[in-house]
Amino acid sequence: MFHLRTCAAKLRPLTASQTVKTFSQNRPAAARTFGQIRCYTAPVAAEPFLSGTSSNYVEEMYYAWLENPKSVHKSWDIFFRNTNAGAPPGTAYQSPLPLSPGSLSAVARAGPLVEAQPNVDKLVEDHLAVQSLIRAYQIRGHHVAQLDPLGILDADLDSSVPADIISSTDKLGFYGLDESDLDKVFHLPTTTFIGGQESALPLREIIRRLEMAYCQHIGVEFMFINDLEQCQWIRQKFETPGVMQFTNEEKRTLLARLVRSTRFEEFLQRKWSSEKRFGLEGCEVLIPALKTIIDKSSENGVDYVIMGMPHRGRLNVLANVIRKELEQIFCQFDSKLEAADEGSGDVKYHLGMYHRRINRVTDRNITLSLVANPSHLEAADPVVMGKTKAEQFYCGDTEGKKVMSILLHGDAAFAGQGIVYETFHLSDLPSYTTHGTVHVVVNNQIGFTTDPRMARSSPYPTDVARVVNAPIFHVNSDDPEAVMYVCKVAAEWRSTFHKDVVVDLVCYRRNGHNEMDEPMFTQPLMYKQIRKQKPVLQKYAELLVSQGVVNQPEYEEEISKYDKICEEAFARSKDEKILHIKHWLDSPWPGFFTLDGQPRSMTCPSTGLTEDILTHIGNVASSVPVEDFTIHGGLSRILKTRGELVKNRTVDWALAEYMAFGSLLKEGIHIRLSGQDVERGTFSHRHHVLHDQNVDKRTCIPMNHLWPNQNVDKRTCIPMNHLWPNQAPYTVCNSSLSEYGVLGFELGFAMASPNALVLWEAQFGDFHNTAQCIIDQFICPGQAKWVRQNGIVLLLPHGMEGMGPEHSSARPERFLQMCNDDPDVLPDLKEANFDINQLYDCNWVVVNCSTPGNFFHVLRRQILLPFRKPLIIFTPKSLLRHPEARSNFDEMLPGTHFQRVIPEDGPAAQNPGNVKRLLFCTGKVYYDLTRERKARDMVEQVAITRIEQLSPFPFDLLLQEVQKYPSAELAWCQEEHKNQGYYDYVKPRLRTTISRAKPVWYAGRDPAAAPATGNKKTHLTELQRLLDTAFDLDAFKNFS
Ligand SMILES: Cc1ncc(C[n+]2csc(CCOP(=O)(O)OP(=O)(O)O)c2C)c(N)n1
Repeated sequence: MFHLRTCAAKLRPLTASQTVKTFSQNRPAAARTFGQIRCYTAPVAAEPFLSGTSSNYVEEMYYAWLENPKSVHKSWDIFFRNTNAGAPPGTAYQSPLPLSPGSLSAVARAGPLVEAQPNVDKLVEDHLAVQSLIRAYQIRGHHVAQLDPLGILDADLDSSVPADIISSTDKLGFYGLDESDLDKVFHLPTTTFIGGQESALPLREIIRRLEMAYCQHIGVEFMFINDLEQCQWIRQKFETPGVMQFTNEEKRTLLARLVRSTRFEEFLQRKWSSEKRFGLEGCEVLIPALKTIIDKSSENGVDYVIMGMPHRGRLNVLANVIRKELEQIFCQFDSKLEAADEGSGDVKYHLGMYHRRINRVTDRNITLSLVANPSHLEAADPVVMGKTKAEQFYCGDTEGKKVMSILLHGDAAFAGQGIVYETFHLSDLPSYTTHGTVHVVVNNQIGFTTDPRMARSSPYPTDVARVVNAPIFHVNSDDPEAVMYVCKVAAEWRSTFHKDVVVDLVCYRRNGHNEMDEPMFTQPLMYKQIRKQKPVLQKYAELLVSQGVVNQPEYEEEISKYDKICEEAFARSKDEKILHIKHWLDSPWPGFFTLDGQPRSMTCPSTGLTEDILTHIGNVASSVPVEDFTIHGGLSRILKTRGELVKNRTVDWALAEYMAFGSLLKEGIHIRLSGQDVERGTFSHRHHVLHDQNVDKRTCIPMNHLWPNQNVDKRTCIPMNHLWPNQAPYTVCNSSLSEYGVLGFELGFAMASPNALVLWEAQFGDFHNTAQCIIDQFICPGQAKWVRQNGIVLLLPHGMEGMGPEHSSARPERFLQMCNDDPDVLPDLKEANFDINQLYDCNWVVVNCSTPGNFFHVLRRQILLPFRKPLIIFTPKSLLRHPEARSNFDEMLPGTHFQRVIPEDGPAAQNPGNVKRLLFCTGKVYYDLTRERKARDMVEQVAITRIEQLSPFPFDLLLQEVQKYPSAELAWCQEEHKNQGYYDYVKPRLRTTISRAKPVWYAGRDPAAAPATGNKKTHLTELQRLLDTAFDLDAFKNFS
């Protein structure tokens, strides 16, 4: 039962004879409040007709006039012009009398109506009232639309009717109108399309049409959009009379799709009644909805749709939208099947899929990909966006005309998860936009057991979309035709404006959260109603049978046809002996692996470069490669210093990165570096985007087609894109201030192609934890769960430099704790290509380079490896400018490689038998240690070995190091606190390396709760203490 919240029922359409009447009666002014009116230069109260009670009309009029001066009565047009021009109080209004056909054309067109009107002020006021009324429905009509299929809930969590929506005739008084005005004819403003061919309608009909457009099964939320053209477009789509028409053919297709959707769930329920499947019952309309969006988009030129969705209805979407073979889905229910692929796999409702097929409606090829997702609701949103952006980028689809994304959401998750907001904020950024996503919310009005009133503070779960001006179409899911219509409009919106749009499918959940759950524990009333609710398929079939669109036998045949398809697939699924997770890959990389999915080799070539290439890149990196371009004086000095480094055949950190990127671009590898302030670099060391200091904002010329936004900023130049004639493009982009969203996005971008180096840099390493979900759920276990490799690189500035607890630690301990290698098992060190095999087996690579040269090599190795693994790099801060942190070109020439371990090469190594202590360390502390060793004159007694690749652990090289210094004590030295950093990871592995023959001592800070002290002096004291321990050869005597 629906609430009768509007008076549509009482407002019958008028007959032609009723439409022309005079409205000479005086009616009492309704009580209204006097609101503030914007922008008036004349005090409004001074005008005779501006009583305190008319301010709402005037305000509405004023807004309408601002949008389009012709949309209001001529007299108002003159009034607003005069007031805005500064007319003194009392003079702005000019009476339109005497009336002549030419002077007031709009009114004059009303013919007998107007001529019979003696009181023009009242005529004006009534027209204003009607305009306000129209606008009220456009703004607030959705609040009274009948959206809940159960008829017991309010989709906006509010059962009240807005004061300006006509729910009964007495509410006409709000506008100063009454029942007697219902049959009077009013001219329609240009901001409405309810008239169709008519330019004037009786009030009764105006209200009826507004109710038809805005208060039935579709609630349109769009009036917050600040673009007139877009608002007009939406008004036209929903107000034009008779706009929602479907052919019988379309109705039959819709019924057939509902049959598939409904019977699929019923089939699963029959066969596996005790399995969780997160069925779609209560929102079966989702399948035809998605298919409509895809059909319409395909018709408009889209040939690749990338989708992300949560658990609810996922199997149904795989079966009936993506068209995954049913037997592949059914065999996922057989727990006894052995997995053919490595890794732990994932449960069936998280796996992804990729499928290319013909769209039967448009007869065009379409590729559909559903991105695998973790349980963490909405986490896949930015990943889908990133993958979509990459697919657009690689096929040159700069406007999103060929590749698009569809994101599905649950109502509780859409409202509750901050990543939704973070993803929306990427939607219009030049380097992140995918030119419009269609969002579909399965709004079953419950989240697990939680009522929406306890789950959100906003009226709708979709309100977050308003921040990006996305229109929101709420629709009652028990009206399949209304659903199809909004989906069609949503797809058209995207292809017209290339902006996000939301379809809110207001539905219910027939079962509990999953099929094992008892919903009556917590929602007894709702579920009593749900038990009574006829399934939508049955309702729609009855409707079409009653309309004669199908007959009962045809309908039944459609059902048995699909049931047979399911049964046959079920029989075939019994033949499946092995489960292939690979069949569930969402992003295949054709040609990168062999046909059976193996790497093409298990070696890695030298990552070195010729002197010529190094010099060329160095020269470009230290110059401005375009004419007539003035850079900042400070930057000139930086580039000059770079030039000198190149002349001296050395690189610092920034130059090493330049060399790695520049050389990969030459080899056709696209590079994308994204993160907060990456263009310049947080530490002002990178400067990959140069800014012309002389160009005025308005006269600039964009230098790079990748940067359309630069035409509102200063003129820029990216020297990295001026390196080679046919180089791959370099994308470097400052991101929004979101780690979760942007890291997810880049991960998705990296999914699309193995031939790209995609890097995300945290501003400081500790900020990665606001993206923890992407790290924990995707990057660390992605391959194990979804057989999907990913070569994303995380650059995490890290180092204890006295900057306090917040900017010091990238939390290496967390990354290391998640490495999948066994600390207690020594691998077979004699195995051929041991180092590459180790990389192949690991879940990710964790490095902390102590030299720019090694940083250069590890970046290049990331691409030259025959497979892809995520790479976590703890990057330095003070080392960026440390005079000793330099590498010679010789360390980067052909034949050189990334050094997993940098052994001691000083005096201690010349006479290893004399060495008393072998210190192991990683990263920046090496420079503190060598300085201290020198100061203490202990270069003969203490050897220092750097572990550059922490994981996979270089057992082989470290064993050689230990064996080289037979009399040395072993100690691990780190600047991080003992319960942090690398100690817990390194110690057991070092012990395993040496078969636990010796202790591994610790020289470092004590355990602590915070990563670093906030006191600079304490910081230095702590540092000195750890150095003292490292070089005190008696330090561990008492522990032996
Ligand atoms: C980030 C996150 N927090 C909590 C959960 C546990 N959880 C699973 S489903 C669910 C309710 C989701 O409700 P809604 O988004 O409305 O989707 P529905 O299940 O109703 O389709 C919750 C809280 C989760 N999966 N992810």
